[in-house]
Amino acid sequence: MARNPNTVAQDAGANAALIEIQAGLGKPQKALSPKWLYDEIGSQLFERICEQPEYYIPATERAMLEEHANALDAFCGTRCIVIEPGAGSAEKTAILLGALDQPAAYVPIEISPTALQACKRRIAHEFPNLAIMPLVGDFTAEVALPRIGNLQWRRRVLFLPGSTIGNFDPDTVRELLTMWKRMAGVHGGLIVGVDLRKPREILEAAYDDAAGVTAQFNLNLLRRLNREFGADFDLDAFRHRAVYNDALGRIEMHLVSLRQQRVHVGGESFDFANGETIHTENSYKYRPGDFAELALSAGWGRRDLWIDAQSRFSIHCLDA
Ligand code: AVJ
Repeated sequence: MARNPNTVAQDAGANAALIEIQAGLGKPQKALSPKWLYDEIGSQLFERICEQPEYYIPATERAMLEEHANALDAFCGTRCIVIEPGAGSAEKTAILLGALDQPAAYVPIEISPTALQACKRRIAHEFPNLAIMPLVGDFTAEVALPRIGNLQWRRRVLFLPGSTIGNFDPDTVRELLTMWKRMAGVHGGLIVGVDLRKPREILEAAYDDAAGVTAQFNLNLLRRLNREFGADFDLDAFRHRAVYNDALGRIEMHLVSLRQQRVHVGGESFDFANGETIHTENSYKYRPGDFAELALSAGWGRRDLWIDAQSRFSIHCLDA
């Protein structure tokens, strides 16, 4: 039977995913990429994390963007193109676009086509006169920007809110910043939200909220592996753990095995000792100067640095 080339591509993609997952579970410290956390249920759970009182990032950043609306406008200038890798629901983008006098276009880049469509609809509804050019792509991908036709524009500004870059280790962040500088081009700009180091209790509570939403978010990864990769994880035999690694300046999320057990994933078996963990996510926290230095080492020049009154979160505005 002739096979649809899309199906073949999907099968190859699923197979590559399975191989990656098996390799992660085969490591001495079992680890899975945080990207697996964001299936449809995971994305919905993340939206709910953003509403938890302990998870201070969204509310803090939103208030900061509103407070610095004039400075954002001055930084972007008239007729800038706002590019947002990993646009998601683009909730903060609406604040940025609302602050701008006359943006030329908005280019959301998003791995999930459904999220990208929702993002486009949302921004189109709020900004009916704005040109929107959605692109399907990974957060870490260097995408070719679409032809802008006869649209007049002056500056490209990349927008990376939410401390999304916190998922990557600093060396990878440097590489990403270098790539984003190429994407922004000459006279380009970057607005990046970066979470700050703070006392362990605040951080650990932010990643282990009292309502248990972050725990559900983390455990959903196992549910996903069961559903999509025929794994047989017992969800009651694992527990969510968030721990601040002070030496590395990062929150680590783990799934802790509550007993000795054997799990099967796509025909391979993996043994867990009681207390052994799967490392599922890192969230790096920076000192303001350390992040500025990292950006500098990737070729960016510093323009503005904002920190909220409680020193929880920072926004760096950088020139290419
Ligand atoms: C989406 C990567 C910014 O690290 O704060 C939140 C993900 N995980 N709670 C973060 C997350 C658990 C979040 N980022």
